[in-house]
Amino acid sequence: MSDERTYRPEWVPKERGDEFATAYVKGKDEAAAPNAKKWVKRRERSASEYIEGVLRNDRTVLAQAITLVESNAAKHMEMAQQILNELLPHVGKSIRIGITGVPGAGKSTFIEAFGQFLCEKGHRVAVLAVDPSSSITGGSILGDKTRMENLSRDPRAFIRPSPSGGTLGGVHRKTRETMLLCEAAGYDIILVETVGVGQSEFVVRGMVDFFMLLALTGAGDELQGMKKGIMELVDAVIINKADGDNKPKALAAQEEYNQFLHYLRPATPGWKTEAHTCSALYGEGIEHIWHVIEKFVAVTKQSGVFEERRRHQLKDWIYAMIKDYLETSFFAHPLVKEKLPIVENHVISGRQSVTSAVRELISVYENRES
Ligand SMILES: Nc1nc2c(ncn2[C@@H]2O[C@H](COP(=O)(O)OP(=O)(O)OP(=O)(O)O)[C@@H](O)[C@H]2O)c(=O)[nH]1
Ligand SMILES: [Mg+2]
Repeated sequence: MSDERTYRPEWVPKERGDEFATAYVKGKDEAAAPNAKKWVKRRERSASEYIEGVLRNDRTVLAQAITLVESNAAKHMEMAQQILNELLPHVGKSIRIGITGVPGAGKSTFIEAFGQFLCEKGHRVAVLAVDPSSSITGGSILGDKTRMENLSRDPRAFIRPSPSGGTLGGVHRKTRETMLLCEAAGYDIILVETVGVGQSEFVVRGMVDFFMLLALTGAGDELQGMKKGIMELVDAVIINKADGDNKPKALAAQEEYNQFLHYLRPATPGWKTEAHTCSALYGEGIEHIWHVIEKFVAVTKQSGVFEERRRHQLKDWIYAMIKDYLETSFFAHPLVKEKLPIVENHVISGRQSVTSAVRELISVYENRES
């Protein structure tokens, strides 16, 4: 409960909020803010205050701007779009890196080590997550900050859990817009984490420059069960936990992955996807992975593939949003909702063809009821 409150823009602790206070928490709102007497409602910021705050990397304002972007309320959406439009000249200058892998592969441990390494090199790192399941389970893959304890305390890093609630399409939009806000705030490396399940890998591939799979040893078993699909999406396979007794197995797995990758179409034209090993826990191989990414950026910028991919991603984003919007608005239409079960019944009982049923629903949606 208290976590939830942290990300609600309208409540701030009384000590900090005095200057903003317009009303004390009371009535039914008390339930939403259990510590009611200590919490006050904050005066709403104007769009220019958000913009100015994000640009000077005020972390509180950045977090609140993200909350605005994540909100489904029409009022917030409008303001969020105004802010994003103003910030557009300041976005796009980061390297966007996606990280996927099965639960337990070591994503959190890797991000902790890699993020700190990058901060020490003078970068500023934002960590985001795409976890459409969080709306169902109520949890979040970045909920456990324990594995990113040092990074989450580092002023050069900014960690934001996956937005909760809503469809994959919704999570997609929110994460992309959050990424833009982080870029405007000066974060030059964006790490996007996702659990290797279902569609989320495609979504993350569609928003990053470099995509990596964190894998474990026992490549043989994994390769057998693994969809070839994911291997064709990534720019590197990192075999983690290459330490102690596990090291020889990790090296063998690296070999197996490389053999397998040899026959696949690379995810990025002009780049050979290869397997590497690392130990996120002991920080070994982290620097090597960074060199791989640096090389990737240099090669793809040189060939134009880097910019070309970004242009494609923007175009795909437009189409994905249109589809998402139309789908949501179609199924939310009151007449469609009313008619759908009836039409379904007609189809199932063999009284109407699928095509004529769908046409009927669409004409209802388009207000052309015949
Ligand atoms: N020996 C060893 N253990 C590791 C390494 N990296 C991670 N681990 C351990 O593996 C376990 C899982 O690591 P996490 O970082 O939580 O894995 P994750 O991929 O984030 O898992 P989910 O959040 O469940 O998806 C933890 O107990 C880690 O300490 C490594 O390089 N070597
Ligand atoms: Mg994790």
